[in-house]
Amino acid sequence: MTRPMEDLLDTAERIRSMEIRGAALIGRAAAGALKEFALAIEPSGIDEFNAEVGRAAEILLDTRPTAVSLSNAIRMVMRYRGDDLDSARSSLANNADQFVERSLKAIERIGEIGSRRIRDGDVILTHCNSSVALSIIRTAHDSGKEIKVIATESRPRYQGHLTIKMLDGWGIETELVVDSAVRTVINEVDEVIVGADVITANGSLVNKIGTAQIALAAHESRTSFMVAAETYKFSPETIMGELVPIEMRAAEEVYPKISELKHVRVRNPAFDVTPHQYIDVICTEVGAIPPEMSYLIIKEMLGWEIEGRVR
Ligand code: RUB
Repeated sequence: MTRPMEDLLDTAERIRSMEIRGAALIGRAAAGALKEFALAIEPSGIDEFNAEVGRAAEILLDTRPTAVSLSNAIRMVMRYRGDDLDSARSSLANNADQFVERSLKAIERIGEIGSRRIRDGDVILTHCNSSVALSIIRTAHDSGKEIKVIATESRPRYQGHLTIKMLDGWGIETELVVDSAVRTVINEVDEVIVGADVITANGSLVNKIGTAQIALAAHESRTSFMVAAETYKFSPETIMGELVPIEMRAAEEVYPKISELKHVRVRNPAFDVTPHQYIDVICTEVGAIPPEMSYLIIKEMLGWEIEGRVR
């Protein structure tokens, strides 16, 4: 027997607990979960179908507040059409498949575009674990360029450990540093490459906590700062004046025994904002653009009308 709501809640929980993490994967997982849900439910008619998938979309949207890939993915999937159950179901499933395909192709294309900016012998610093930033690094390596990567640990969740294992598997020379060593090593770095959770209308970047400090160090030392972001990481909401919500996570992620202390609290923001002035280039699947062009990407690629938005 299929249990569509249980399965959907299970995916939502895996996103919330970060078993499924990284903005691109979160978007694809949500699109896939919505598709599976739509194919498995047995509503009495089209109105009930619309209401049930609408509820499912809201549950997924509530998992992690920052990554716009989640709301963009869900909005693309929810643009299904159909007057009857069968056509609505297949339209929704098609949209989900298209999102997943578009995401995977975009990551590959960004790898090709971004890797052209890497020279033989370059030292690259990356933060957290971004599948898109790593696509650039891997493509540069695969094309025969000798590169070295410096990877930060990315406290408190140590996504840097995922990054170094991946780089090791691809045979790329890598050095792991603690987050606070960035200023010490930055003069050896040719370019910083990071991923994105959100690009705002003015070209600023929201990414893993610590990214803004790295950008500051890169700016001061005249080191190039590159962002790898598919166009569905750009936020239409920010054109409408909305601020990007920064996810606050549990204190225990930073200090597990916090409950033993009476006068201390932990602040654990998962992301920070890097001003566009510190970004040299954003590599998207439609080209390497200056951050100032972000407004155009949102307008051309995503449509920024408020109507029809999930939220
Ligand atoms: C992950 C993170 C990544 C971006 C981009 O944060 O900040 O840099 O999501 O990743 P978390 P990708 O671990 O909290 O999800 O390029 O894979 O989309």
